[in-house]
Amino acid sequence: MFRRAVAKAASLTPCRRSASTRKVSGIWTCFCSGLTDRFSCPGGFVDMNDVLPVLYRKIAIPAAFLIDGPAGAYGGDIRLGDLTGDGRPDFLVYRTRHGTKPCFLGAFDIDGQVLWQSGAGGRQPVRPGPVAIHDIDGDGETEVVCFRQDPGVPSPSGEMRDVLVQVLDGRTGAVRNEARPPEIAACRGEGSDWVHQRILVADLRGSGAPRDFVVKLGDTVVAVNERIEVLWTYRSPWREYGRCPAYIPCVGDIDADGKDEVNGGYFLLDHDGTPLWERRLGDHMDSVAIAEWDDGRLRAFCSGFGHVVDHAGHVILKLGEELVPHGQELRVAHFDPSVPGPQMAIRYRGHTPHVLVAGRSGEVLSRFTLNESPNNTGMEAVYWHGPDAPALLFNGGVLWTGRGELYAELPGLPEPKGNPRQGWHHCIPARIHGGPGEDLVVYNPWDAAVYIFTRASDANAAADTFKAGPRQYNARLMD
Ligand SMILES: [Ca+2]
Ligand SMILES: [Ca+2]
Ligand SMILES: [Ca+2]
Repeated sequence: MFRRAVAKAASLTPCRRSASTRKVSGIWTCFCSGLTDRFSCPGGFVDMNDVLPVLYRKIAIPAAFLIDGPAGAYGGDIRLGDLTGDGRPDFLVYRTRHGTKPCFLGAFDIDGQVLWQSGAGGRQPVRPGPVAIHDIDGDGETEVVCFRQDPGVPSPSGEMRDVLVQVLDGRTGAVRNEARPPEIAACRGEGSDWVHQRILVADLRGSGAPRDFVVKLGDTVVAVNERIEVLWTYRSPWREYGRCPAYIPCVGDIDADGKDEVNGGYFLLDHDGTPLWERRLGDHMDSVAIAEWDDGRLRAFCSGFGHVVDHAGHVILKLGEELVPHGQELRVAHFDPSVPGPQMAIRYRGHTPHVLVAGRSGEVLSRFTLNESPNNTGMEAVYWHGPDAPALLFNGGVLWTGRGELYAELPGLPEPKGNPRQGWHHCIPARIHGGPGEDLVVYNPWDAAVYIFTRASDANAAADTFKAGPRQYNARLMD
């Protein structure tokens, strides 16, 4: 049935009725009454055939980087960045021991050529893990910042005694610096709250560029600088499943002093680790964001019961438990062209395809059901038509409009395979072509290829110089 719906979307014709358009937030937007041609027409009228997705490139992960698994040979989790500094995107595939501790990294370029590899073996990371690609010391050369399992040190999976923090040369994989900070070695945990160990690149010291990172390890947030020196730690008092802070915090300069804060859903930490507020806002605080909301002011978004909170802890907006019983994923963007942005899209009933889009006064603009995808996570806002046009929603290899209309299925993606916990199409939006819109880097960690999708009209355009931003080096991937 889903395939039939996609065929209908692919046959859409462009809207050319000028009477049905008006300018919203500085862009022309199309509002035809017909269900199938209400898609936004940024910058005037476009032929839908030009803006539907095409497969730009399928990049086979180098065979030397694959390992056999129950669903066939696979690579593992993927990161995107310009490792070589030539303005072209490169990729890093990695696997782990104990589910979370990286032990193998393999770098390859957009042509699928091997750049370097480090370590060996490993298995599928339980969740996207502690590996980031970024110029962490600001010298213009890209590094890989990662944890690394030390096989010489015995340690159970829920402890960190065997974990080194490493900074690797992006071009060669050579270790530039490594350390075993005692604050990290002392962390321990278990279950869902433990396995989401994500390195979030941040500017905590006002360096003018992000040269620090934070990582949440169970109940502890650890802040580290470019020299792998711990800046501070924060320990939250909440540990119970469904009643604990977000598994993956987020960073952003919410008070506009040039230094990033950390939003954990039940706390907002100043750049020096001091809590600006701590409050158990609502159950199932699975997803957080720091983004512009009312009159361009930055707010903390906390998915549990649908909260928007300011830097001092004042609740700007609460959708409530009835509307958002289990706020699994939350993304903030201008989704709905019929009203000024931004809005929040919330996967509001846990691991299900049910999504609502709410506006700035808390009004529910639309509710819809996304395509089923294993695990029902991995929803992402995509600026497919450019940063100033209404965003689309990616979910499981399908693009949706912010009003819940099917936009297109990404062509040429294989069916999901592997353990359903990780075996689905992950998405990193990134500008790779010359057009204004974001392209889509898509991968299944249980498969052996990376896919890049672009708009049909951009497929033959010259590639733009690729420069990773926070949507790439801090890619959300899932909540
Ligand atoms: Ca490159
Ligand atoms: Ca560097
Ligand atoms: Ca700040």
